[in-house]
Amino acid sequence: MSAPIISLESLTNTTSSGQLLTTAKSGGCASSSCGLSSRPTDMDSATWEKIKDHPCFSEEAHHYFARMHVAVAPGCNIQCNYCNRKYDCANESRPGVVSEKLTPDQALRKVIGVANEVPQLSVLGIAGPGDACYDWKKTRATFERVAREIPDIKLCISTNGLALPEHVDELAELNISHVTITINMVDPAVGEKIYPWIFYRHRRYTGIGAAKILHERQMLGLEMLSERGILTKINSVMIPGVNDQHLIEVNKCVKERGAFLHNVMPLISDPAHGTRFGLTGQRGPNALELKALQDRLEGGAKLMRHCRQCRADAVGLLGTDRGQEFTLDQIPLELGYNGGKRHAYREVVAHIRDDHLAAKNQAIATLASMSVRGSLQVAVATKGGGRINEHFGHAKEFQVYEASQTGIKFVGHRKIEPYCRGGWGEEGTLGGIIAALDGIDIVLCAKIGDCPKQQLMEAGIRATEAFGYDYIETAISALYAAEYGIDLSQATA
Ligand code: CLF
Ligand code: SF4
Repeated sequence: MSAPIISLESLTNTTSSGQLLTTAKSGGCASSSCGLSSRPTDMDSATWEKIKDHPCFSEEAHHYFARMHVAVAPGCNIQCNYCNRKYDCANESRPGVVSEKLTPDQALRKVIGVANEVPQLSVLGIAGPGDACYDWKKTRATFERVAREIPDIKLCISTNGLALPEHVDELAELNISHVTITINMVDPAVGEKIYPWIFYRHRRYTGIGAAKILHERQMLGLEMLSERGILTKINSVMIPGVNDQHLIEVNKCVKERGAFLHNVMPLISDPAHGTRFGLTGQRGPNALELKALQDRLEGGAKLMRHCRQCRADAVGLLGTDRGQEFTLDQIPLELGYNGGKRHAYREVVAHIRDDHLAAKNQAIATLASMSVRGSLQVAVATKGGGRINEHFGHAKEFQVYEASQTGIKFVGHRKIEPYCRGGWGEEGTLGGIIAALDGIDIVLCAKIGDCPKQQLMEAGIRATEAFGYDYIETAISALYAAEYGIDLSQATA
């Protein structure tokens, strides 16, 4: 596949919307596939309309679209053993962590500031830092203000579910189209090990009674959302030895109640975070354990595997948080919304997505036509747009794909410390990167130096820049064919 005719990087760095449109129109479409719908064949068009630009609800959309969170809801009505909202670190990326709490008016100013500058922005989410349904007045006021100013932004909310049932009708009335409920158990005996207490109807509950109430409210809230056609995603924190095996039952229960997606995330646990699990030495799963559980869940509720466990004030494409560029002190006090960049970007992306889909389908057809049984684990350095367009040394994460005759599947990501600091490779970080790439056969990137390439090779991991700027799937299918000694012209004949 040739280099991109329209570079998304040039679009997202271009400052004037006029320039963006000119780029789009003069670039034209890169293939004759222009106009194809990128809707998956197993999805109805109404559902596709809801998710096609939501980076969390569609893996494909996360290559193109960004979310932002506004931290307007600090209050919480339960305690999870993996949460400590007092801890704040700008470099820390995990739910509940935030640098700046906002009022609804400040949140509106911030959303406008981001929408004017980040053309990929498609979703506004409220994910704490406490619980958005418990701290409801501020959540509601924020959504109302933003929807008035930017009517085409999708509204999304994340909740522990305890206060959810009493707000479902208002969620529907406010046109909040996507809701996430964190459900870590459907058995209160398991819940008791995760939640020391809840605060419900002016009373504090502890022990198994607390977990039982929480479970009942979560199930009721999910059923009410499904009845109203609001798309739901279930987040579950995988806690080895506590609920890892139990999540199979959770997946079954939420599927029966209409959940659209199930997102199993690894527990993040460190004594420095001051959480109960961190202090008691409860470990999180490693990447291979997480993948093994996700693989066991295939066939149940559809899985989300591209979650980045965002901060409550995250901004940007998943995996590239730009929150520090948009702190309140950097946003003018008086600010009007200008949708020029967002609209121009959407117009261009519609064409690019069609081209990407055609390339992806071609790659999958190529794999299907091969009569080999092997599989490959491929780690990709990307800045978005579905292309291999990041240098090895700049990557903060690798996206991991599994290739087999049945297709090319996104199976997760591996976070790393970037190898390059100030233009030089850091030998000290390479060991960590190699450890993070456990189980990976090949790394694909836009550029890599001889030194890290050699050291990766010594650790049994090959790395190549030979497919730089290609579509990810196109490169992987060519790689797979080369790996198994297949002549592609024969395979696709
Ligand atoms: Fe935010 Fe969550 Fe909405 Fe996305 S995040 S409220 S659904 S807009 Fe997304 Fe972040 Fe994972 Fe959440 S990657 S933590 S799943
Ligand atoms: Fe923390 Fe969220 Fe749990 Fe509340 S529901 S304790 S904010 S993780």
